Amino acid sequence: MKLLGRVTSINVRKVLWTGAEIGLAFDHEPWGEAPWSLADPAFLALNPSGLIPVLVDGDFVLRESNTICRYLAGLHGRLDLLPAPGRERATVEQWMDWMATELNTSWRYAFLAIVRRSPGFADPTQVQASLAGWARQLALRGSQHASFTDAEALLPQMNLPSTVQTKAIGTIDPAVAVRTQRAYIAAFFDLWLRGRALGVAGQPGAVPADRARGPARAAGSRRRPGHAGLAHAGLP
Ligand SMILES: N[C@@H](CCC(=O)N[C@@H](CS)C(=O)NCC(=O)O)C(=O)O
Repeated sequence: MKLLGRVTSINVRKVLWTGAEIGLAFDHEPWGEAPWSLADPAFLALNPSGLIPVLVDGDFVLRESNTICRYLAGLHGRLDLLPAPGRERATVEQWMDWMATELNTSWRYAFLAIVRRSPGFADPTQVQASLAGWARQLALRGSQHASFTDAEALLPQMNLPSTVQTKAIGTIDPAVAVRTQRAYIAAFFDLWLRGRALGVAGQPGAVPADRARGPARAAGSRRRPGHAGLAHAGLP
């Protein structure tokens, strides 16, 4: 089974993650990375929209990362990844659809402007709107505008009236907010500087207790996500 797409693409990574969970060994080609141009007619013949990932399973060609993940889970009967039709399945699909539509749409402009510095993405108003949209999607339940600052560490030490604290940082437990921030920052550096597994950064909503409270776990150790923290709005 062939998977086409550079590993730096989030949409390729989710397919690689699904494959790793299932134990698949893809024949992987890093299209989108020189010299594998997505404008190459050979690639466009597989996906006329010129986007990665693309999965080639014999004579079957499939695009759209979420669809590919569901195809692989279904093919291998992995009900833990994609449950049978019903509420559990709908919940899985709800988060996949939310990520692909609401979440990704919110940050795309700012990411292309600030990280990729893509031409045509330099309008500061749109960057601001994109950043605000991203913050709205990932706001911690119960938090307010000063969440994700040092206020959550500082204010609880100042013996302020609870109304003052609530006005500044909302009703979220400050310790949970700080733990969550630490876990995500550690995961970010693990991923980009140490090249380690995605950790919490790849698990929307999941903050494994060990990562949330202590130092990064040993390189190479793998663990299924727990839900020990409230990482963003809407998750139990
Ligand atoms: N809805 C598609 C989106 C695919 C997509 O936008 N892929 C990006 C990479 S994350 C891409 O191919 N960008 C063009 C490029 O890298 O040149 C999916 O989920 O597969």
